[in-house]
Amino acid sequence: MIESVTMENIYTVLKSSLDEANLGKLMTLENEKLHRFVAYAIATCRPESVFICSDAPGNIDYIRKLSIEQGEETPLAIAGHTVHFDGYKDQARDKEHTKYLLPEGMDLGSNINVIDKETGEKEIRTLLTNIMKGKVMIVRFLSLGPTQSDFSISCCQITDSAYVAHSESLLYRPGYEQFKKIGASTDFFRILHSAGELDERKISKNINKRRVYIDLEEELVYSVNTQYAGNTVGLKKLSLRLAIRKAARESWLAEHMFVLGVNGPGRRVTYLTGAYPSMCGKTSTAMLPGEYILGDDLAYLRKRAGKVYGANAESGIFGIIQDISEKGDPVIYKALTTPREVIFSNILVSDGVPYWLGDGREHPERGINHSGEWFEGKKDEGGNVIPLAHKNARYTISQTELQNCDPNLDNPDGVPISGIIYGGRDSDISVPCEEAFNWNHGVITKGASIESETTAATLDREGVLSFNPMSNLDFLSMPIGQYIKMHLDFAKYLDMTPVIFAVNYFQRENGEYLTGMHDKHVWVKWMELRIHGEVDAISTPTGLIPVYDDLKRLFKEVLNQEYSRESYIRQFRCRVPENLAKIERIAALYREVEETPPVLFEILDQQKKRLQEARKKYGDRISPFDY
Ligand code: SPV
Ligand code: MN
Repeated sequence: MIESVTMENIYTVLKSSLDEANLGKLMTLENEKLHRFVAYAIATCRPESVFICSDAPGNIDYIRKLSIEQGEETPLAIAGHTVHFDGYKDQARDKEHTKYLLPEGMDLGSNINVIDKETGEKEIRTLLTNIMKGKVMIVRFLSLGPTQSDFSISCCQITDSAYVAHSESLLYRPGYEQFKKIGASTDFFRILHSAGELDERKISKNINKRRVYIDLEEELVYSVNTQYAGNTVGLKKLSLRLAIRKAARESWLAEHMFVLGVNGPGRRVTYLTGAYPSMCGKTSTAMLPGEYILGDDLAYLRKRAGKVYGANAESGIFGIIQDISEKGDPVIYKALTTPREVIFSNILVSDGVPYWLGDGREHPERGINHSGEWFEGKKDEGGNVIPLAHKNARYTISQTELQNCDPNLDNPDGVPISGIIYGGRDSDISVPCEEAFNWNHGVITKGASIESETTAATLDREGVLSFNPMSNLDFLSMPIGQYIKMHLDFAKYLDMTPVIFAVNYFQRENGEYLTGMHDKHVWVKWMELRIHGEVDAISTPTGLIPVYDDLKRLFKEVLNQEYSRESYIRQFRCRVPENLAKIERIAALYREVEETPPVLFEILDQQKKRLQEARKKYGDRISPFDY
């Protein structure tokens, strides 16, 4: 659709819609594809005015103030803190209305939400027509990954939400200078967003017309009638979908992973990435006290001279605020309760103070939240009691605000990646931590086999296992089988292959957790030593597990706790029937999808045989001391 804007039209539109200063900022970037995109957005959305953000401090400040002036954010009592509310029914990613525009000849497999390209484009063009009437259109230039590096992806986001543009100041690296350098290159992502018509609370009114449509060929995303950042901040999950395909073309990986720097003996720092579905402990692992956080959500992995290097696609955190308390998470709690730039979303505000679920404080009985004026016991249209804050309430903060932010955050070379952790959630299948035998075994039995049990917080039915390969299921932009193959192939021509681990922090017996909240720190320290060959491991049918004496020592060193042989046996024994059932479930899923690499079934089959043989020898439950 954008191609339909003719050359003459581009410049007529731009000259008649931008004032001199803004036109100057745009024209400094000599890029026809960019000019065409901006002209198309103006001609279609018809904003009142256009603001081109050059990243100069005054420009960044203008966006921050505009968001407050327009009522999208409200200042709180502490300096730099603001609150933004999304609509009552606009509190999460809209999976149903997020679709790929499917051109003829493209096949994304059966599990991916698509709409015929022509139909989708027509629908979105109708929705976008005049949608910015009376509003300021903001044009931003940003970089995914550190700027001026192999990792960089230049992005142009257009939005009529100053909240979205402001969030991007905290979450991404500025990219105006990078756009100057790329010149006329056509290699950049484009995102066009409008919150649509707003009500008196400045909330998207036409939620029933919420659409997120993704054009993979054009590396272009449209998002309309929504405000929730996961649907609107185009550099987050929308760009992840584009990046997964770009990575496939260029032989690297774009992943839903944190990047953690773990301190080892002798001032050594070892970097691991981690992919976990939500509610599986991803953030608390990324933020382990005393270690370094390089990223909490999106990582790019590239090969260089036989090694893997990783970078954080982002430079800020859009984090879940529920359960952050002074006692449990002192570092982040401090950051959220002292003066600095923080955007709170969908929390409760009373007298300028933000409150959220699980903050460990006494709560006021009234205030303002995502439902408007709130009081204890308030019910929604469906008769459901509205909690004081939404479960998915969030904070947005620049990562450099955290005490333990890794100094290599913006290093253009990235950091060497020595390990990859896949996290799941089950009560009685997987051990708390284990190492894969090799890359392929790890990719298949750990990454491609992630399952997470639904919790009371996420679904009505508790304990249902949901499958989520590499924790990237929601964002796949290619058939699953192809995506798995891309991971298998990634290890080709590597001299140093990252070690793959799996973790499960949620084993339970009679309703009680078998591991403690802080035990993950021990598992991570054990992985660090394994990577450097400094501790042994025990070979089991499903992978390599820690030796008791090493854990006993680490529990003492890391947590100053005793660790009993009984705990070790209960946690690390192999549960044979449960593991066999899991293999059946996973294999059945992959038999249903297109293009599954045959080696996946071979590796699952080998694991099945190891389990069956071990069962003959030792029974259904195998203590680590049995082998
Ligand atoms: C997630 O849901 O995995 C997030 C938040 O990180 S969102 O931006 O909504 O994707
Ligand atoms: Mn995420």
